[in-house]
Amino acid sequence: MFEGLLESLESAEIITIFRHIHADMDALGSQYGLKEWILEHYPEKRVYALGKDRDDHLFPLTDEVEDSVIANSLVIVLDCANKERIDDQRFALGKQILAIDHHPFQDSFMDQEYRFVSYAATCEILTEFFLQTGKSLSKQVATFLYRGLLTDTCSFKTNNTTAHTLKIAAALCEAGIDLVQCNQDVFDVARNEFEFATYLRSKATRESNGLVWCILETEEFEQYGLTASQAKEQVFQFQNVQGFEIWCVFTKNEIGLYDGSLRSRKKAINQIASHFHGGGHACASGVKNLNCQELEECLAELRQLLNP
Ligand SMILES: [Mn+2]
Repeated sequence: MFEGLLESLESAEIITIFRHIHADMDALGSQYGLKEWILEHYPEKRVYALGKDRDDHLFPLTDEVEDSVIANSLVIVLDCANKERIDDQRFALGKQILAIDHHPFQDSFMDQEYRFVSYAATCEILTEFFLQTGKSLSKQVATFLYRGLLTDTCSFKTNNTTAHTLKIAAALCEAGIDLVQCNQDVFDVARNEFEFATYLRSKATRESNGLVWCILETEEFEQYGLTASQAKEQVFQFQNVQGFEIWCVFTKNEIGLYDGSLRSRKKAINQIASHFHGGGHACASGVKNLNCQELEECLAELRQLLNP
């Protein structure tokens, strides 16, 4: 299943590793897991992890390289199926481009791909590859990979979690990772987020039909040190609550209109989102640039969906 992958790594002197924009811990865990693993077993190689810097403290800082280094490297793109979303478009300079990913195929930007869509995380794929090589798996590499597994399965709770995922998790545990620490690293929230969640939960309107919504002015999220998009992400505070069917958070944007994150337990809401300059997945959509009247209309359509 990994034909040619080890040979490609072994024959490259320089390897540059890319991931998607807005990196999550599967992107970062696979990127730094792969970088560390290569350096542990092939210390003479030059390996670089690229992409914008982030302010988390869980992974090393991004490497900086000249274009010529990428042009002479084996490029590996992780956890990303479309080329627009690759963080640092210089990936295209590479002389050979490999993709390792668990998303459904979208773009043909690579020369060779290792795509496993039934896997919950790119970290799950890489762990299996590392195990198959028969080479050792260090605690550091396993820790990076386990964070990705935890994130993309939401602690092994989502429906992409399989027996295979759990076997891979077990192999990472055997490498000596600190399970409790990994969970804290991934899921601990900052104090300001916690305080904001309290505010959000207390302000949200809960309708008896199962619609829950909250409209936030700029100062309401800025006083907690959050951006509009960080505030909208907190829409997950309303998931898994009995009786909540559709829940939304709207935040005021720079041009004085409202953007919203919409979530639904069962009913598809992307059709409604598309009426309001938005769209998305059936049960997870967004809307953009609504004025006050459109906001009311959007809520009315969601109500109608719940009470036809
Ligand atoms: Mn992923």
